[in-house]
Amino acid sequence: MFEKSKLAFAEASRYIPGGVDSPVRAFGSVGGTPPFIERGEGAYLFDIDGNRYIDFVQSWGPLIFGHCDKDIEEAVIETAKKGLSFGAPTELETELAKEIVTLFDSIDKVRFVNSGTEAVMSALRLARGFTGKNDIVKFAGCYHGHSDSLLVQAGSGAATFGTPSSPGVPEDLTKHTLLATYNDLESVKKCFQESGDIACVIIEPIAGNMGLVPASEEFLEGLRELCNEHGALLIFDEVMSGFRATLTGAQGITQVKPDLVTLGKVIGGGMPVGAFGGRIDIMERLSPEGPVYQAGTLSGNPVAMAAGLASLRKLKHNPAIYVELGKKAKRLMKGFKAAADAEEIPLVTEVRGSMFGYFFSDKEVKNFDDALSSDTETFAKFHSGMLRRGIYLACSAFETGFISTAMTDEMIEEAIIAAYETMREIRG
Ligand code: KE4
Repeated sequence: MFEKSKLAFAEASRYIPGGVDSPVRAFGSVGGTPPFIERGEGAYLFDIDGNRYIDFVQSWGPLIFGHCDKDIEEAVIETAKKGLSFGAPTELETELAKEIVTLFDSIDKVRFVNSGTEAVMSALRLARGFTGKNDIVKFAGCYHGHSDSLLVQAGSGAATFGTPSSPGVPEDLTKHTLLATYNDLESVKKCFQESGDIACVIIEPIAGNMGLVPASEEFLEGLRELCNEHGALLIFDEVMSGFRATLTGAQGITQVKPDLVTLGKVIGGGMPVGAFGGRIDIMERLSPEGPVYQAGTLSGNPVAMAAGLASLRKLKHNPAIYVELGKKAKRLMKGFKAAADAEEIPLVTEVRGSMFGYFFSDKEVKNFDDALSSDTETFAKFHSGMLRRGIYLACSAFETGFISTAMTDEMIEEAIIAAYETMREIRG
């Protein structure tokens, strides 16, 4: 089934570390060979061995309209014909900025960059520059890209100060990053007790990088109050949840208003785009208006802006899309749950808009420790059984799945049938 991909993977591994340009793609936590993709079409992926899959990953979120969406494709081609990049302002950037500012009442101004990592890295620098403080608080299990300050893990013992989670990250940097527990306000209060120098608290308000784990409303309210009390900024990292949970991400669900927001994925329509924005008094501190430096050669490049505009305009003009995506996500998770119950395999599921997640666990997952205690071995068996049946799911228990508008009810049904067969195979 994967003969050509096996050869391609060996060849790629000779020239690219691990054979991939992003670690999760190497299938390290589920085993087997990652299919090398030939092309996408609507809801489908086709690999170089000619296998067809229903794609529930959609490049980790950007492709809410599936592959080769005509409107996005046309926008990219027509814009590319006029030049790929100028390193000079274009009206396309203003148009996309206007769409975002109009949609999010927490965003008065926005700056485009080329990835979610860049968006978060820049937002942290802006928060530190605006408050004049140095420490940041993040949550175990939340992923905000690979900038040094955020590659931290729990410190030794009860210490809240982080230690590097990767070689190459100096302790001098991570000592400014405090780690708290998701959905646990006491752990955040502790950070504020330990440091009087906290510039911001950054959170995925709907966490998608420890599996799908939403923050409770009272937890977000508590964060807002603590930040107000201590003069820290609240940053919502909606790189994944933005335009995926609802048209305005978690902010379409929670009443809590952040000071800064980071975005990515869907706003690029499949092209490399990240963005950060927020209160005007904060954004005005950003170069060249203000002193906080940030820059990028291809930031706001016209082709990526055109793809993002095409994507966002389709969403804005059809808000009912989220009702349909949500229904399909709920149906899929109900089907996975029924398939697991039929074989007495413990499974908990979660849905937020077009995002879905599941853990092989018999208890609710509220934070990263809960997620880590789930059965990742059974997850791996489920993943490979579904892949063999033409269902392409996220290749880690600590990721999130997505529904695209290209998916039909029949495809959801096909995935549920595959789940019954795979659960039976696991049990058998
Ligand atoms: P990028 O630099 O990968 O564009 O974005 C980083 C990032 C920031 N914030 C959140 C909430 C994110 O989910 C991400 C990236 N998400 C992962 C998927 N879990 C990207 C996939 C990968 O690393 O290959």
